[in-house]
Amino acid sequence: MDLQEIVKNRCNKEIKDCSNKELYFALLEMTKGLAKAKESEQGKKKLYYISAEFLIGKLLSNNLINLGIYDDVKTLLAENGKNLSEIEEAEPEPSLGNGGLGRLAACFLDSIATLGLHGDGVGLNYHYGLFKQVFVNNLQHETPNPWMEKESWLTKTDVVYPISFGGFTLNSRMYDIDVTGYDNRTTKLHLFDVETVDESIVSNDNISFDKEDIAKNLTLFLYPDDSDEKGRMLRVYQQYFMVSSGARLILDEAVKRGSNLHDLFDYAVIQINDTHPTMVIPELIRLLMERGILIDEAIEIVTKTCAYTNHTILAEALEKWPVYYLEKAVPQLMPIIYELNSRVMNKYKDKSVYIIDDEKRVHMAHIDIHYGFSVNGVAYLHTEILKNAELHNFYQIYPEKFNNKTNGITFRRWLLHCNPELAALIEELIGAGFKKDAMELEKLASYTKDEAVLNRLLGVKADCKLELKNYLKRTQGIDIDENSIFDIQIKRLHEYKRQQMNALYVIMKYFEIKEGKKPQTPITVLFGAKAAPAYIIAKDIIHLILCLQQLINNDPEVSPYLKVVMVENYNVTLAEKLIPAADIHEQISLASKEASGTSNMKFMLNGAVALGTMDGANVEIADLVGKENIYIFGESSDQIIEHYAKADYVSKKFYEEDETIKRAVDFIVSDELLAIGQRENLERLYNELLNKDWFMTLLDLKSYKAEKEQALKDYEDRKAWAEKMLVNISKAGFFSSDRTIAQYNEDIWKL
Ligand code: F58
Repeated sequence: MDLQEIVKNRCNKEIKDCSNKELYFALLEMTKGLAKAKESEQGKKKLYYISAEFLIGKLLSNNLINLGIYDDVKTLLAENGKNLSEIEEAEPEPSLGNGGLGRLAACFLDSIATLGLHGDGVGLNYHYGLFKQVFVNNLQHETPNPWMEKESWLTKTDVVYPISFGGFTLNSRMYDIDVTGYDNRTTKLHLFDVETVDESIVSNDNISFDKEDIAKNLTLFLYPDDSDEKGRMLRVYQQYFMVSSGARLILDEAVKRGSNLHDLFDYAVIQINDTHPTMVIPELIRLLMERGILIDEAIEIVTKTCAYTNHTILAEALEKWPVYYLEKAVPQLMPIIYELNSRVMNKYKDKSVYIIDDEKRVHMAHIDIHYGFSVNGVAYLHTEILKNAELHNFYQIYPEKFNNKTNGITFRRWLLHCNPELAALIEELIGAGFKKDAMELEKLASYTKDEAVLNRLLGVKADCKLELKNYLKRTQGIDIDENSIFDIQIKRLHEYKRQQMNALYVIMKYFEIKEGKKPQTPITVLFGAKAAPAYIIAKDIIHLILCLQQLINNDPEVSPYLKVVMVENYNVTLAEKLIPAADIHEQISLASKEASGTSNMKFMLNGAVALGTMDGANVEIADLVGKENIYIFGESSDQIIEHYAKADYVSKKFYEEDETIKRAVDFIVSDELLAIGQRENLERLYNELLNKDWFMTLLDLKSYKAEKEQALKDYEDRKAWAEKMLVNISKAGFFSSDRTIAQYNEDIWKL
């Protein structure tokens, strides 16, 4: 297909006379056509990756790279006076995810396509996405995040299913997005949508709407506010709509490929991404029974078809729906759920493994574990904790079901696309093989003493920092110093991830600078994070960071040495700019709480050095790069688990015993900050830290400060630092999602 021709047909103009938006739509049309041509039916057995989120990011450049035409298109545009990066900015980012779990699903689709595996994604088409974050008076405010335009990556299909709820039925239509693999075929992301959705029930400036009008609101938002019962019910309606649509598609396709349904497990495997799609298990059983299969066999078939991935060890994050919610929304599932529970009760005395508890709540993860054939964690440590602590009682029953699949990231997006300059340097040094076999990055190890290479690596980093500076200036009006150290923490805002610890460090540094102790190189501490709308303390932490930003950046004594920046509406697009520019990345979760983390992998691949605890995949990173190439601090997961067991952590003790900690915490409610911020929010956060501090911020604060100072000091030896950067890049190959997906296929899917 020829871009010039498409442009001519669409706009009756030459490329050079088109606007960026016109060119974006022309490229969209061209790319969609090329992706379609790469589809093909393959194999008997097919994977369905069902997930409430797919955080796919912008698709244009990624698709051009994967289709192998990026350079040609870029050149053609340049010859006509056009800039591909500027055209990319005309593309809206699909807002179909929340955090790591959703981005993982997107990386997995890329790898499934790249490895040429037979598999599709299944999810929902949220019109307003998660939400768009805007800062007003240093507070997070949530507004709708519309992303669909008259033309988009979505293709409307003819597939429509009637989905019945207690008392009403809605039509579900399937929309497809082609996901291109690198130099290979494409797979599909199927997104279901309700035909009666009504965007007009939401105004532009907040995310409140009538939560009971399911026909109109079902697919407006991802994770609608669950602080009241109506919101929680809406989530149940969404989940059932997704899995019932998915289950019908799976059965229809299996039959088309030759299944008689008694052998469904030979034709389909379903990966359940966290518990949001769990109802696919009872729903499939129900649909098989509707098609004449008896319950014993239906349960057996489904158990052999479904596999579950756990992404959290926070007990409060494991979904439990009250029986009466399900009775109301999906009454047809309850007889099956009761039956599944009674089979468990007949077999096991231990109540902790029951599906329905004494408070009449349905434990969704328990359905997955009993009635799926595989349970996996997402990093070595995480899986060990599941087996030995959180899910120990299940592990004793089903040791053979438990397995680990350490997360991974796609190097197409997180290196080739987001950091072409680094990718070009690597290619020059070790050839292009790493693009298909990430382990080839190990070849870089032979350059760790090569001064010329180290200098070039520093040069690439400097360019990325300058690019970020210009981008933030242009898009958010933020000024940063490209010669400062970029210390970056980007992830969902959650107490266990401890953004508040980073903020307390900033306060300590502020004091030091005020007292005349200036850092040798200025420091820019960057944050990016959205807080769930109903998560009060998380929003208070954002408030603290924004108040610090205002105070510090406007203080002429301090700002030449220290700056704080919280980017607004952190998303995939911003991550792609921030990650290549990082010098230090913060992975400072309370040990045992972060299942894996995936930004840690993206940062290392882009030559940043981690400051972190021995948690999640940091453990595996530390193991690979060695302790001289990572900064580790804080208590171990075993120690933390013991603190919880003994309930012996008292944050006030740390506050009272250490003057610098006390001073930093007190500053949250100082006159200086209260003059900028809201008393209610700052006092609440202060009291939380002093009296609860569930995630033990103060426990590790001192060792965090010490380790960070060490990292900042080491940064001054530029050559030694560049060596750390190179070692990190050379060891990143293990974290390619191609490896992760190959392991899923080998151990679980067997496609
Ligand atoms: C994340 N979970 C984990 N959940 O926190 C992270 O360690 C891991 O690397 C990643 O999954 C991929 O395995 C995550 O993103 C959510 O966003 C939940 C969605 C439902 C509401 C509560 C948060």
